[in-house]
Amino acid sequence: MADSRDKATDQMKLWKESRGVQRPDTLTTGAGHPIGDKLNEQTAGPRGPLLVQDVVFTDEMAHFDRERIPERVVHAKGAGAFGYFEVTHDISRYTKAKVFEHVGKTTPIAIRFSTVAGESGSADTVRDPRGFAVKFYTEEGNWDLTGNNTPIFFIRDALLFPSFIHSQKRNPQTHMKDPDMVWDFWSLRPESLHQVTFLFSDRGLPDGYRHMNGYGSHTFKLVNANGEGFYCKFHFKVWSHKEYPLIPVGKLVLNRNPMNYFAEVEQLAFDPSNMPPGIEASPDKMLQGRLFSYPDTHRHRLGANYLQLPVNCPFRTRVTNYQRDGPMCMFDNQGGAPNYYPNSFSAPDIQPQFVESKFKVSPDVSRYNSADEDNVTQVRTFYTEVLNEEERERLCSNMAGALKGAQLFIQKRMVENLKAVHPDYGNRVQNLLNKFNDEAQKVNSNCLIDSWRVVLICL
Ligand code: HDE
Repeated sequence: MADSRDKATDQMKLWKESRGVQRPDTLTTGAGHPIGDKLNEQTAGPRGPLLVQDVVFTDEMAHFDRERIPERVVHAKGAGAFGYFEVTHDISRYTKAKVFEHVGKTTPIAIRFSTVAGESGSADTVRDPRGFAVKFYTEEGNWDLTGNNTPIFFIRDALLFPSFIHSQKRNPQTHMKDPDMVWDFWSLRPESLHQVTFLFSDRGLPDGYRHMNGYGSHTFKLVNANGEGFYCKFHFKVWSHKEYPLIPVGKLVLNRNPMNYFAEVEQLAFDPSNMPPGIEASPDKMLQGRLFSYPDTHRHRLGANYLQLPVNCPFRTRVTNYQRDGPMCMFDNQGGAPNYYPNSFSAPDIQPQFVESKFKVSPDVSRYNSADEDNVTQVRTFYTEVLNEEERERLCSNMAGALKGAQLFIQKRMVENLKAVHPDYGNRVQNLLNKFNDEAQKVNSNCLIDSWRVVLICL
């Protein structure tokens, strides 16, 4: 039986074997002091009390009390891997980014795949979009392409994100997932129809992280050595695209598992604003919202110096700037170099060639409504042209199976939205809901009869 165990199950055994015949290391406190007894507290007499001088105990317990850091507010469940990116096609006429410098160039990468709504201990198999985040350790700083396995998203305005996520997570009073919350939000925001339809189709349950596409999702701006900008989208592993043929650029190779989950996956911090010269943000307001949110959450989750953690550190370059101090400052804090700019002491200085490309913005500043754009045409194409009959059937039955948990008025509103996509879509889901609702009513009235009987018996 032991022979059939996989490597992950045998991790402890393999670790022991890797040490060969070495004697065990000396056990120490966090401060490195050798420990003589790790099983018994230091007490006055066999029944206590415990002495405050027992630093073996306080060192162990105090560290344990602080072991947990906040989990990611979304995408808490995930897995990581390491490897490299290799350029296979030249795109230097579009971008001066060093990562695409020449064919054959390799750049080390870290990758994290994740689900979205569940907690860190939740199942890998749930119906949910999957995160697909790649960190390229380039010699001009890290580049993070923090994407998903779908090219579209539920909302078009970053201000809606906290509410959207709240609706997918647990009800704050009951601590249960709540279909009313989920479907109320989705049915009130029809711009989510496309992503919701994707989610309840077969694409909502990818066959593991190894068998799914990846999309940078947003439009980014590539800038070449002449300062010319080109709007661009990044797709992983996707082979056909009718309207805009894809330009292949390279391949991602994953060849190393994390050495330690907490150190290299839980602390791995992606940030769409990590963009080296040659890759810039487009005006996409979702992307703009994300540029703030990610580093902000990392400062909360991991601390102000999270970029000094080995897995996040831009180790292919040297960070030289005027930031100092803060909790968990891990290196020499930039020694004796001046901590203000400008200064007269040859400290780090700017290089004008790295100024971002210019662009004009002239529209009126306002809070523009993003809900009333065309929410249905692409979904209709997906429903009628991309899915075959069996897939449509599965989509409708998956959706009705989930929507049945919401109150009737929410079901009705959602079905109206589906009918706007295509009457067949809405009608099929409604018919399935009718069956579910009839059955639920029968069960409820049976329960009522049973409780009457119980009351009568008691009388
Ligand atoms: Fe995220 N998202 N997101 N997201 N997202 C986070 O950052 C956010 C969005 C994505 O493996 C958080 O480190 C806002 C789109 C992935 O560590 C947070 C908006 C896409 C991961 C955050 C979005 C993503 C995150 C939580 C609306 C696909 C996991 C923890 C504008 C293109 C990365 C963290 C990992 C994680 C904010 C929407 C992908 C809170 C405000 C669209 C793959 O910062």
